[in-house]
Amino acid sequence: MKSVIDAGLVQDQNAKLDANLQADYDALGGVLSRRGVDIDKLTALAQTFAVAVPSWGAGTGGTRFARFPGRGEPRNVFEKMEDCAVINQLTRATPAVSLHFPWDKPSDVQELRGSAEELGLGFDAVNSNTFQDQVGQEHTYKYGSLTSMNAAARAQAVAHNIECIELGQALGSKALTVWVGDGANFPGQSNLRGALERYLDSMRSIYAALPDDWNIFIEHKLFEPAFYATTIADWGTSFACATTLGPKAKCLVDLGHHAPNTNIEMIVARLAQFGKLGGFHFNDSKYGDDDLDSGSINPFQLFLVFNELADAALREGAAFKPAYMLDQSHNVTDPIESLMSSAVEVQRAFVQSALVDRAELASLQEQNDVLQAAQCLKRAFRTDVGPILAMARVRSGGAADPVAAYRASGYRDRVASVRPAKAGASSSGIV
Ligand code: PSV
Ligand code: MN
Repeated sequence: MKSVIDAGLVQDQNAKLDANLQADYDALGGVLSRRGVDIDKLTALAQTFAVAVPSWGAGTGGTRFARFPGRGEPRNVFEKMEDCAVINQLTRATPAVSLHFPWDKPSDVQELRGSAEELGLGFDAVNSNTFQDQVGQEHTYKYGSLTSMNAAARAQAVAHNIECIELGQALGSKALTVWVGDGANFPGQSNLRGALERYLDSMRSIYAALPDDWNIFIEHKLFEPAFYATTIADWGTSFACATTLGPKAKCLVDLGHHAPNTNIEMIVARLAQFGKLGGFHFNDSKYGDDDLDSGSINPFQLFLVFNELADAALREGAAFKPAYMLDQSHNVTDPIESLMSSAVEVQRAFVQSALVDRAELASLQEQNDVLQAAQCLKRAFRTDVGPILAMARVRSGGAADPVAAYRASGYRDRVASVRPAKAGASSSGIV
């Protein structure tokens, strides 16, 4: 496996932190052993955690007002993969990349697969894009894609999704995520039921093209760009469509795609209960689909989501394997630093959720001991599992402090010198 960052530099950085990390780890080990928890088992569990990185997160994003480009932004999918390899090399928690087509469409798919293998990366779900018109595209998506009134536009959107499946197959991916911005900006603009009927018709054609071992993930979102009525606005619609389409269709929960204060962990519990939880786009938000770094605003919510996932894993066993992916837009930070920190934050929630004493919680619930049940969760959430995460990274060959090692490596300066700034869009999400 090719190391993009000098492996010796990572070792030197780790050596500087070694004594303090060992002391913190031993101290935490003592605290946990009094709770009957073996810290090394938890560290081994942390080492199994993986969340995929969105290729489009490697560039600087933007808002509808402006985009302020960053230095050394990747100019193509190969450079995005290189940045993703840095993230995985230092965190050891992001071994797969989620691609977005046509942004990431390579001229030679096998070359891309080969380069990913060389970097030790695989591919998670591929994403289709019918929320933008592409240069030279015959039919516009201005008034919808999979739901368009224009049969030719619908057919074009279906064909694009099928092409995404083919590209994904050649790359070793196993799922297609479909998010459409289709909907209406005015009451009366669209027949609400008719639009969903057309959506289902289109999705049936895409579903029919899925290989046997593939899934299709339906991603819902409350609003934007359709500000009056979005066709797939909520998990109920997503669930109904996934159920109608068949067993390979599942729901994808993007944490930013709900109204403020929505109880997302309950949505997770419901989808898991009915076998339709396909995966996640992790990010954080304050107001809407802000695409902020995971865990930066509401880490307790992230923990509660993982608490439901831990419960579901116990009930469902090994078959329960939702896809974990990040979906963020970085406007004011170095995307590599944001993605590394976010992967660590999601991993943190995973480890904290493993600390919940489930037998104790069940017994407190049975006794209606509300206060202690809440405290049981809080105890796990409040535990600083930082030393476990750092030790897991070191034991897996990563960096004790990924951001510090990244900064010490001078990677951003190096790529800035060989990747001249590109004007305009960056294929990086909201632009
Ligand atoms: C839509 O807001 C979304 O969450 C979908 O996952 C898109 O594929 C992604 O963002 C990038 O725009
Ligand atoms: Mn998303």
